[in-house]
Formats: sequence, structure tokens, C-alpha cells
Amino acid sequence: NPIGLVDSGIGGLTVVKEAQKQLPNEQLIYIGDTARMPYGPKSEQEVIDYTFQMANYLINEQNIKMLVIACNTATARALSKLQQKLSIPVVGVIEPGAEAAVSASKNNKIGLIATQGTVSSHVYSKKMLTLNPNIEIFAQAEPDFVALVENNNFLSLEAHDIVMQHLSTLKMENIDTLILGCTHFPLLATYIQEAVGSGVTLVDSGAKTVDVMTRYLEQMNLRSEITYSHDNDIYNTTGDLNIFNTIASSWLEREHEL
Ligand code: DGN
Repeated sequence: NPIGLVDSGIGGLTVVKEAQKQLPNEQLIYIGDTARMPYGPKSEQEVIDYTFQMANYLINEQNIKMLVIACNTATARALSKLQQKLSIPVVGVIEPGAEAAVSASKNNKIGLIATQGTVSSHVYSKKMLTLNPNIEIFAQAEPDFVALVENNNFLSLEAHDIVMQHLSTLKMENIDTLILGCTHFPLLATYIQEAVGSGVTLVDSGAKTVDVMTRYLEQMNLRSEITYSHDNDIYNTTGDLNIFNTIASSWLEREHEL
């Protein structure tokens, strides 16, 4: 059976890309809810409802064996509810990112850039503080970055300038680790790295999630044994197919920059 991945748009493809590398035999089915994005400013209940709709479709129509919430905002709002209600394993992107950041940081100063919804949920902060109470967190909402990616504008001079400008204050905080707490942000990784300086370790929470998926598949004996080609993975969007296809094919073919 396939693994389902959901996001508010194309951001979750950063998780798909990593899963295609690390899990060669697993069929992936993706839904990007582009028509209703961004999730960042939506209410908790809306994000919960949307995520359940995608989950139910994937379970009832596609018979998935595992669900990955490849969106930080939906993880922050809906992960525990999905885990309570659904009978298949459900993996979110926040815990893996929080763990990776805490172990990467040496000076205990960690930056977080994410959507407004993720920042105000404080899920990252709570998780990191339970792992290490001495951590200092500098969280900044960056809703504009999501639009740059969804509009296929993430390799432009405009994107470069916006990222530089927005992250200039964060650069002053002496952080040594920065969590890309939105699955859209790895597409802007080159500019983000330039903005905060090469000494800062960027944590791609989505990529870390694939380690957790791998662990679950093994523990629960759900790993596929058949040889599979990721050319057969399925991508769905609730929004414009052309723009989704353009971004998806160029991103999935490019070398990952982290
Ligand atoms: N990609 C999503 C996330 O990781 O939070 C959110 C993007 C959005 O809908 N604003």
C-alpha cells in the first residue's frame, strides 16, 4: 500500500523529495491543498477540518498505510487529533525538526522561521524546551516566503532581496541553528543560508521526518519489499495544475541544496 503525504500546497514536496531518496520501494501519494492555501493564517478548526478531509480521501480511496502531515502548520494544529482518530500511523514534521535542531545547536540559540500558525502554536518551543530547558528560541513568522514559493518565484532577485531583508534581524541574534519550520522553505535554502551566514546550520524539518517514517515502517513491519519506481508516485492538487506541475517537476529534479 502507498504512503500518503499532505500539505497546504507544494511545500510538502520537500518531504517527498527526501522520501524518494531514502525510501526507494515505497509508493507515495501526495495532496497539495493549493486552492485553500495558505494555512498559516487559518483558524485551528479550519486547518483541522482540511487536514481530515485529505486524510479521509487518502485512507478511503487510496488505501494508504501511513499518513505524513508534510506541513508544519497542519502538524501544529491537527497532528494529535489525527493520531487519536485514525487507525494508521500518522507522522508530523515538527518533532523531528525540533530534535534535530536541539542536537545540532552548540550555543543553545535556535532560530525558527515558520508560518504565523506554527509560531503562535508554540509547538516547536515546547518540544525543544522539554529536550533542553536551556534553549533560547528566536521565532519569526514569515508568511511572505510561502507566496514566493507558490508563485514559482523562489529563484528570483526579488526572492533573494525579500529573504535578505526579512532575516537581517534574526542574523543579529547569534543563533547557530535555524529551523526551516515550514515545508516550503527548503526551496529558498540558498538565500536563507546567505542571509543568516554560512556558520548557521539549517534544519530541514521535512527531511528529518523521513528518518521517522523509515523507523515507523520498520517497527510496524510495513516496509514494502517490492522493487518500485518513483515515476509512479501520484501528485494531486486542489488548485491550478499547470503551476503545480511546473514547480513540482523542477524541484523534484533539482539537487537538494541542504
Ligand atoms: N507548508 C506549510 C507549513 O509547513 O507550515 C504551510 C504553508 C502555508 O500554508 N502557509
